[in-house]
Amino acid sequence: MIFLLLLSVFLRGASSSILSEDTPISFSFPSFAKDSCDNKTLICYGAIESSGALSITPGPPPNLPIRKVGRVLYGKPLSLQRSFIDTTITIKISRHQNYTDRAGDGMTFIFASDKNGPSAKGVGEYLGLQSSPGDKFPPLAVELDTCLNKNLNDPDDNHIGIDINGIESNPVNSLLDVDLKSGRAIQVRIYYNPDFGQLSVYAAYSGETLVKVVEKPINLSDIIPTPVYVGFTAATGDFLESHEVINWTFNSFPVPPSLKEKNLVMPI
Ligand SMILES: [Ca+2]
Repeated sequence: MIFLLLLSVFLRGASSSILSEDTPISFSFPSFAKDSCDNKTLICYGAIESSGALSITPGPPPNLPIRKVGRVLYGKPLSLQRSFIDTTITIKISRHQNYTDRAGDGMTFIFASDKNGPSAKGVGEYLGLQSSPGDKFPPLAVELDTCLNKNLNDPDDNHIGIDINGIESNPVNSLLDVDLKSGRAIQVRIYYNPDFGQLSVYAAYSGETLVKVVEKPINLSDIIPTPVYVGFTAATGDFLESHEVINWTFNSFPVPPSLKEKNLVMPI
């Protein structure tokens, strides 16, 4: 019953656009139409390939230049500080056919405080995170890191971490059953529960059961601003790979105050 009530609240506000307070938001890209950048559905510092995938850095193979940054954001600013957030992406990261032993650097899902493009400082191990101008890091990002950088305390070249106002992750965990740069479709789910103050990230090869990789207790209202932009960044360095987003769904809705007081929330 509670779930139906929450679903009703969610659907009533699903068409909301620019927000001054948290209201339900829902959008989905089963694939990415060529005109999504031109019609401002997306803010693109990347490209949409003829296959319908979002190519954050130039690609797919064999066209993979080194030392590139890319960023694509959802076109509307959002208000998310007191909302449940449930977003799922399917990605594909592919090595260059001539450099199969050297790949990098990875991609992120970001909560950005502005819609600016990526800074040139974001190449390589900085994953395209900094914005231009000013080279400022976003307040929150989930990184999918494919290159070992010991200077940034990376555990290996295949891990997921949560980054707050910087590039070093805390927490960070290695992926045991998924190879991020395998060239296979990988599903990543990011879920935030404001009632428990918990951000969780799940991953699995597409079609397989999602497994929780990292989780962090946070109060989102202390970390992200309103409005905030959501989307993706990626970077190559001296090593290279392609970073594609195949599809993306995003849902959020605020906790109704009366239900929050009674600790009645939607189950994951
Ligand atoms: Ca790295």
